[in-house]
Amino acid sequence: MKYAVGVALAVLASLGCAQGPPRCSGMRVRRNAATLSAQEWGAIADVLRRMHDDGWTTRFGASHNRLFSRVHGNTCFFPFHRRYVLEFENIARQYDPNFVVPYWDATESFRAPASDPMLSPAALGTNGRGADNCLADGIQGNMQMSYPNQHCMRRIFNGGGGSINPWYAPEIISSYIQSDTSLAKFREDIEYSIHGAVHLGLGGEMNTGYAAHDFSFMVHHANLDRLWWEWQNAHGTFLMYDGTGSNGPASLSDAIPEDSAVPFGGSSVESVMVLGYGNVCYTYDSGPGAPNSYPSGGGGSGSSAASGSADVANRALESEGIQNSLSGDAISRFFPGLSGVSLRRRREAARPCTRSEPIPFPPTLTPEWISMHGYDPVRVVEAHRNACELVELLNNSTYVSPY
Ligand SMILES: *[C@@H]1O[C@H](CO)[C@@H](O)[C@H](O)[C@H]1NC(C)=O
Ligand SMILES: CC(=O)N[C@H]1CO[C@H](CO)[C@@H](O)[C@@H]1O
Ligand SMILES: [Cu+2]
Repeated sequence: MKYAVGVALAVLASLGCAQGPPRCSGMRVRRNAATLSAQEWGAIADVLRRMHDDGWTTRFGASHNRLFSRVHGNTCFFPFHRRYVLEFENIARQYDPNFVVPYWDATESFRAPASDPMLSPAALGTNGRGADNCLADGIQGNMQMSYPNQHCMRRIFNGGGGSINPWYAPEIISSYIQSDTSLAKFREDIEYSIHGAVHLGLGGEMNTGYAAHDFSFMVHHANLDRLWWEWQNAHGTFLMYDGTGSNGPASLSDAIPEDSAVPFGGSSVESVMVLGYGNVCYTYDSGPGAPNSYPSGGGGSGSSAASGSADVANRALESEGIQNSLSGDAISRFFPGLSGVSLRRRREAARPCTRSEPIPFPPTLTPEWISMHGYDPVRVVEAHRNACELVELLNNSTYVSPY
């Protein structure tokens, strides 16, 4: 019986007739973490302490560690982490009904990540201290972990050395959003770039399978989730779920892998594809809101280039520069969303355009990180080479990055 219902739903979904989950009646808005006040960080710290005392830090860290190989290195990366951060938010809201996970746009400080205001004592805290690299300040300062053994919450910038390599420039992420026409490709580009760079840059707890101990994990993954949402909107591919899932060929009816320490109640991948529907009752302050009706289609392969709706509008400043500096061939390869688009400058995007330094090359993933995730090293190297080619192209041109 259950099987028959499942098949019927799958058939409906494949015909594009599914109504989808109902629209949320209440919607929360995830904000850019850089806009939070000291008081708001204080409220988050309070929730994290109380959740920690109740064992939630351990449950989130342990479940992420146990599910590790199923939810990284395949397309399930996005839906799993969307569901996982949502579950964290839902539980935190039992402690404080106003709690919403903010997102950390880690491209904002890509040139000098260690001086990002997020890594200050007022927010996520600075580098770890002492022989054990214990996090000693910030909202989780001096927290003691019990999984997989007793230790302090650790942070080790770059894995040692006290500084953090430059991260990925906003232009590179824009290029992924515009040029990737399959979710499988977008997943590779994001997971092998900014995802890994931030984990490895912070190091310590963040360089382990139980990285979710560190609240940096939640704000970082909320940001990756926001980028997925921008990508979904830019291409109209709300329901695209291609490539390999956690358990063979990716299918919207796949169950999201879960662990008894943090149960998801059997959520399907399909149930988390669209913000503002079903249980996914949040949007981002930067990006497109929830669509007015549940999108149909967009699940097929080979969608056309980005309409540019989301990202081009948000990043008008860089876009104008790129349009004027690169050849048509380079634009159609790296920034297809800009082809033939006339840009409207966002009023509040008036950043001073004074940078003259070239964009730094992005860091590579460590061999340990690659093998820990079971990534195909050839794909990782290819993705990095592509990003470097774009950086070189921009550096060689008359383009001046506003970031
Ligand atoms: C950038 O310029 C250098 C030196 O002229 C050249 O060797 C390289 O191929 C250029 N790179 C790209 C991506 O155009
Ligand atoms: C990272 C990188 O490619 N840097 C180069 C960018 O272009 C300037 C000017 O051509 C070079 O001096 C940098 O080395
Ligand atoms: Cu993860």
